[in-house]
Amino acid sequence: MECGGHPMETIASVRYGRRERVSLTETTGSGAEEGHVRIVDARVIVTCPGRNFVTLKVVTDDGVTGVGDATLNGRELAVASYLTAHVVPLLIGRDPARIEDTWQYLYRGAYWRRGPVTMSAIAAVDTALWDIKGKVAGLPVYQLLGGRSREGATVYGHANAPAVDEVLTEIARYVALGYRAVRVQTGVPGLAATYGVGGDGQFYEPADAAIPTETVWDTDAYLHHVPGVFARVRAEFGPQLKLLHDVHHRLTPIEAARLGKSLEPYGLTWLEDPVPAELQEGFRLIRQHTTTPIAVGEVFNSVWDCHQLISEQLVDYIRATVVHAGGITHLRRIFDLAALYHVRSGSHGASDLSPVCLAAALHLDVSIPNFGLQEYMRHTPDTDAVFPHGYRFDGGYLLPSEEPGLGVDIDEDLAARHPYRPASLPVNRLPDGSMHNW
Ligand code: KDG
Ligand code: MG
Repeated sequence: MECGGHPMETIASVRYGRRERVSLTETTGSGAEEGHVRIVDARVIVTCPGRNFVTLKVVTDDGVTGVGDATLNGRELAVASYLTAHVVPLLIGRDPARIEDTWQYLYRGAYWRRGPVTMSAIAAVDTALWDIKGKVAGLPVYQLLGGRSREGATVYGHANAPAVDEVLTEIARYVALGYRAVRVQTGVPGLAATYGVGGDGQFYEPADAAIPTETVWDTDAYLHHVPGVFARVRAEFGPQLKLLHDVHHRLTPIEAARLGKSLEPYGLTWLEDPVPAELQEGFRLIRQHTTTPIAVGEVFNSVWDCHQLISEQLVDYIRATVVHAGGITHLRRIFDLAALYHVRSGSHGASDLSPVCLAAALHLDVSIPNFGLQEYMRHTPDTDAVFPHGYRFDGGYLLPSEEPGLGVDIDEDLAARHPYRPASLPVNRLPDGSMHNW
């Protein structure tokens, strides 16, 4: 049989760095053909340098390594166990160059598709294989994704404080550092605690106890308070600074519509997660009432969680992340769909995603045409030490590493000195004691 003038049975296959001829009839479908580089080891590393992270390190028989983040806050051991029991044995012997095929193999092959545990595990493999491909090619991953569309990723920082006066000071601190965008969260009078406010302001960590901390939520108090906060912030900082706010899934669509409308005078860049997003058509109601842009997606795992939100243009920013949405391969697919509908990226970048995830996100951020904003919460010095990386902050932008691959690694000896500690995300109740969304 002829194929493009060449006999089909002599289709050329590529060993990383050199071409080999492989008979089609000899292939196993796993990429484990004679002459190919193979994966010889895949290690699942759980470490807690201040908080828990799960990392997959893939090793080829040429000695090239790649890393992928598999951290799912509060459910870390579920992903670690999924990887160890169900994924690592399938990786040994596979061709690391076959990123798409490996993705499809793990996704279709699981039968039980999607879900945060499965998709975080697939993401870790996918990210590690992109890292390896970049190292083998001698190029930073963004070059493999089409090269730069911009010089750096505009980031937003978190200005959090119990009182409005303190939050103004926090915002000023970010502006002085060069930030162009700031997410603003304050305490709500009458509530002992609320989302995003607490700790020392610099390092965010909501998973603060082995058994979930319980907080109390009051929608009326919140809706009454928030517009006044943004009135003061705008008055103080003028029209240029991009302002964002995270509702953290706590409202109903009509309550979210009311909030969006009341915030219109303050020109927010986005209102995040106004409602829980399982019901995609619920966003229509918000859209009918307000022009405040909507961002959503940090708990999404696949394009199927957001295709309607995107194709009906019910949101403005899609905030899915490399680690929870199937890796670089699948997140790029989501961003490509979004680009068709004027929806921009706003990748989740909380500090419970490891520096490996942030490094991977930055390669996507600088390459895709429809980049919006990248969330940036600094990791603790202990975390930065465990994950040496080459990305850097410069005047309101994050710049990806120029090293081949992702430009991030894990120091396994140091990681071993920080053993896992059980930690859960909080839960939330209404004043009458019934469960609400945290
Ligand atoms: O683990 C949960 C956090 O990642 C989440 O609460 C952070 O909402 C968040 C954000 O926007 O960064
Ligand atoms: Mg959020």
